[in-house]
Amino acid sequence: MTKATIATSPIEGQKPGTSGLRKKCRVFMGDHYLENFVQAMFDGIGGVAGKTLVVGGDGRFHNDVATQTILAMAAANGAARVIVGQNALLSTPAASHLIRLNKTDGGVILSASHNPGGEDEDFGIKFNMSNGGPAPEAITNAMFERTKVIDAYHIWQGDPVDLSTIGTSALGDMQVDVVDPVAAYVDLMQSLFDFPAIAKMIKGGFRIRFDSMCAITGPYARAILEDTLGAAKDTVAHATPLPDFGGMHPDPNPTWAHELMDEMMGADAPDFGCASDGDGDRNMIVGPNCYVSPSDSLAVIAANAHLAPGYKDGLKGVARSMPTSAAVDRVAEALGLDCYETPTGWKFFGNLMDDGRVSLCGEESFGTGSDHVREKDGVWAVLMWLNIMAATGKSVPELMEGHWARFGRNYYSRHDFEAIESEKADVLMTALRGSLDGLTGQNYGPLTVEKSDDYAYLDPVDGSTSAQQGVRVVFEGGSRFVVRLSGTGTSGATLRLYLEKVETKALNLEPQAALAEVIAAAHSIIGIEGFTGRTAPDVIT
Ligand code: VG1
Ligand code: CO
Repeated sequence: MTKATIATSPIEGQKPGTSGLRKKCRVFMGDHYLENFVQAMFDGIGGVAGKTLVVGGDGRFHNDVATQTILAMAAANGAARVIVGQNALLSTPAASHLIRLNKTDGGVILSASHNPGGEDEDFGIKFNMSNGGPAPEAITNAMFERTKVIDAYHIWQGDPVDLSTIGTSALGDMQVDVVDPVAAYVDLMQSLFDFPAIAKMIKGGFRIRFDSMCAITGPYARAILEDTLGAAKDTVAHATPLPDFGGMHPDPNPTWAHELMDEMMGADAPDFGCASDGDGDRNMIVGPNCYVSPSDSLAVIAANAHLAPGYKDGLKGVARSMPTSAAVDRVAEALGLDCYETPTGWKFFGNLMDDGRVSLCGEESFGTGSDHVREKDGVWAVLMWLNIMAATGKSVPELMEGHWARFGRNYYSRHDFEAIESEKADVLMTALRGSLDGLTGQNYGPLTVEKSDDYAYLDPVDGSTSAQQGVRVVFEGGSRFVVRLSGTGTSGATLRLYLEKVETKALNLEPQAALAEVIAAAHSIIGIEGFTGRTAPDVIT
């Protein structure tokens, strides 16, 4: 084993987006690419000498090889200790928990989340800070700046570390602890939720289907639902993490989790259906014939979280990303809770949680979580729903109907237009921003524009600002749409159009029908067809 310093030249980097750096796997596999970025990451946090890091990923293609590279580089950069999941596996929330539990200096998570995996698909890497949450913009900017000037990286050259056996070993002077990726996480869930009540409900015949989509949550969901709570042995579907996710697109929405949707909409549907994404931080909740939109799920959890032992004293406050519907705001108002609005991406919630302002956060993109970690958490959301159902004895449709009757309903949908030429998407956004001044008072069908802006955020905790976080157009009466470009795609641009309409009377309409006027107004204001040639979205959630 020798420690080497390898001369290299700057990589064609990219500003790490909402959740780290995502690119095609083959880019990461290219000569020195991953090494350069990892060195830039380490440099960007001020070096790793003497530090302890958590390392693991969602098991996608290249996860194992990349983990070995990171270990060898951490050792050569002087890290004291690395805690790594057995077989290099860790879900994103479990990694966040291990960072916090062991009071480490941070961690490296390997995942492209909900993007497909495989040699020809996506790979990703991100750094989480000592609070367990994604690195803030100041740090990711520093990493990006380093990628432009990097000229050398440090690495141990020698045999790979055995990651298949739990235990402690060494790599140079660095201690390597291979840990069970699931155990500590199960303990955490057990401390938050009423496992006996959920187990009793399951024993009484309550049936669950959890679709892990051949991604990371299989081992977690099995350990908790089947081995601990007594659910049937085939409760978790697609439970083995595979390098290519078995060809599935592990994005838990009605389009990609269509097997689960078919089952839940079918004649013999289980009582509860759920799915999670590649790295286990997202969730979708479905009842028999009843899809729960993520914005509604957040609102239902806000209204009922006190039923779970870990939240019995009530919530400190709640937060949602700006494009997420205001359903949770209504709950917050009724319960007298502070409610914060932040830009898209979990990192903005971290400051609010660290400052004790909020304990529940959520995004419309199938992300929900609390201050138990500093990431969204798919399995957590599932257990929260099960706890609420066990405590109330109500089904998913009953909970939804009761919720809307009490708080009103925010009809909501997101339309994604994928793989648009980046240039065309940029021209569209520039034109839209330029048109905002003249919009107020204009009529679109029955809707009149009340106000519009390009959302900017001032972090109330650290005073940092984030501009251009999405154009929003609000109509009189409270309907609105939001437009922004995705920061997590790897080919072309994805335009996201978020649509919302508030309704207190007609509570059981089909969402696309309820939103028809907002959809029409959005298309005529944005001119999506004119700029991109697209008339219909690729994915509707
Ligand atoms: C998307 C979602 C956003 C989420 C992000 C990371 O970002 O819209 O809400 O925080 O993915 O989620 P974008 O920029 O593509 O809209 V995950 O599960 O991919 O870490
Ligand atoms: Co994810």
